[in-house]
Amino acid sequence: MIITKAKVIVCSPGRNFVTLKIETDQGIYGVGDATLNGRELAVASYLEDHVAPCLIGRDPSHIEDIWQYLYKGAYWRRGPVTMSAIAAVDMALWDIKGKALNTPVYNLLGGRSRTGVMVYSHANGKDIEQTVDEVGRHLEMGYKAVRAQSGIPGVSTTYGVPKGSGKYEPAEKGLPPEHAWNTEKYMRHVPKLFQRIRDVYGDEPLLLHDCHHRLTPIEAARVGKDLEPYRLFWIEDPVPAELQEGFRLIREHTTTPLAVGEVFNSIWDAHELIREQLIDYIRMTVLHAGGISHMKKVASFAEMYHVRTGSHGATDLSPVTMAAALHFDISINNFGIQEHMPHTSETDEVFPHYYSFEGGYFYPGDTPGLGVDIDEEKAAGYPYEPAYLPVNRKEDGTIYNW
Ligand code: GCO
Ligand code: MG
Repeated sequence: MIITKAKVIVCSPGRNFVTLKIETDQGIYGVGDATLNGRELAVASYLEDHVAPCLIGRDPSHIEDIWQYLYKGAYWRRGPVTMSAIAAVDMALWDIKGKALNTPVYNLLGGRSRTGVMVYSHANGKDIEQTVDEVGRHLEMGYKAVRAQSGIPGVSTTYGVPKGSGKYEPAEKGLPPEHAWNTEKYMRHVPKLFQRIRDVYGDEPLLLHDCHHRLTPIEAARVGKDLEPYRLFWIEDPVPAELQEGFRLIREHTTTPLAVGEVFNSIWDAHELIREQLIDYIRMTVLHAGGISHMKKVASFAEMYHVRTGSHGATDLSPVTMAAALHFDISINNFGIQEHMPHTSETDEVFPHYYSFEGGYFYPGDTPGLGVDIDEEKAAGYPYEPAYLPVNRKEDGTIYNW
């Protein structure tokens, strides 16, 4: 079998997605997700202009060799653009291999290690009471784990809070909107949110929270300590994580579990965090961290240090990533949890898929390959629209982490 075509499809069914479709001379094709929120066209060009021509004529069964060719062969290693592009190729090749061997991809990754993949959903509210209601709504839908975020009194807009009455979607059309931030107000507010949720729903639900890179290590240590009575499943991204050793300080002060990694691209972003057992969950994904092939290595390394996975799964990761993530999640032993944020119905129509949800768990399905596709005709009806994530400023105008 040889690769005859590698096509990049950019579409915007509710939000922007970049999809790679690799075709072969045997009629079998595979799909991969290459979406990098707010920087979509950079990955599209990387794939179209620099990767696709190198794929033509290669044997798609040589997944590891092609991965290394694209990683080592580019000379310029790592980074979100490169690693998302490599990931798209990797996902598509696993899809092709599964279809060629007539088996779901998880069977090629060692088989199922569990029956279903536990996911967490998002409860977002303008204030504590609205978030409390949202938590209840998700528990009624069967979710066993819910991430709770709420508006902060005195802060006009913040991460995780929907603008109007619709669902929360981080990227907005047009140029980047600007948000305001106040650490002190946030730190006073967040324990009250979780106290109220525990008062209403008791000890059973698994509760998570995303600090979204907004704290310094000592502030994160305080938040972790203040949240200890509410026994969170994790706090996520307490600090921006370029400085891996920054987590040592947080770790010394709190037993609240720590999760990080949605912006990481390779094991080299996380090796110290994992090796020194400074975190509990690694949130890298099959999309932004080099595909299933690299994530298998990350998970194996993490397994030796009691670190479990908790892959990013926001709306900017297409159903192709969700499908690939579920095959990965179900096959590894040190799986922790998978994030799930529902796509719009337009997105689901453009990307028909076989994965399904029941009782708090997702199931990848038994279709050969990844069990997901792209309807190119429908995709063509949703052309790319520039959209960006917000930029954050402190109240005095200083640029801050969003
Ligand atoms: C999460 C994330 C997202 C990101 C978004 C950026 O935990 O789901 O923090 O909401 O902000 O995916 O592209
Ligand atoms: Mg996050």
